[in-house]
Amino acid sequence: MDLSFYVITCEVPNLKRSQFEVAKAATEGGATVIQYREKNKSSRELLEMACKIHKITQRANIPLIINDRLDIAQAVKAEGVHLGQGDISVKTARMILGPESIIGVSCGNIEEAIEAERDGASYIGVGPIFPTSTKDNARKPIGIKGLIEIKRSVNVPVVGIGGISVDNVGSVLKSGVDGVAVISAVAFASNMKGASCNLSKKIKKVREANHEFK
Ligand code: 3NM
Repeated sequence: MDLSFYVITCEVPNLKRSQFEVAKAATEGGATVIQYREKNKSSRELLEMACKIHKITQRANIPLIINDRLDIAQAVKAEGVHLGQGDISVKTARMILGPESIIGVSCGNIEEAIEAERDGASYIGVGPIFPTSTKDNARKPIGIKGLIEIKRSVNVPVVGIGGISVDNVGSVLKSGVDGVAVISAVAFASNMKGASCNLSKKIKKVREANHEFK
């Protein structure tokens, strides 16, 4: 599982961008994971969109993760789900989806990270690292220092999230995390595919340099 460049989709109505367009551009630009995240649509709309996005990710041979909704993940045979602290527990999700599914959990502190790992999470999303206006009710940013502390406390892969851009992605990856997750750096970019390509190149470059350094 390559979590290095994890793109979360969102609709951008003022730019007339659908979730599908964001997912397509991100995949073409080198995303290694796509998460479909939608908070405001009916189950039927979610299902249709997840199915369309899954066709693209399958063609590119990258996993599709569905935010929150186990039922949608199961219905479209997505590779996994991503759960928040208020969602169904990892234990229950693991019981329902089985050992092969990818189950990610959002964690904002060491206690949540240890619990998610113990309960069977495949990876954890840690954030927000920097201030973000993309998530409603985002918690206080934990910074690179907070990220390093959480990374050290678990063995499961860690993905940093929140306010990550092409300008600060290097500092996030140098902390030793396994990947970075972004929304606005791709979905709000004037050229989504171009922005994804740039991020993808930068991520590869920093990871290669980190590897040589080790
Ligand atoms: N989850 P952007 S921060 C969806 O801290 C999400 O768990 C977060 O968007 C968390 O890349 C966040 O535009 C928003 O900052 C990420």
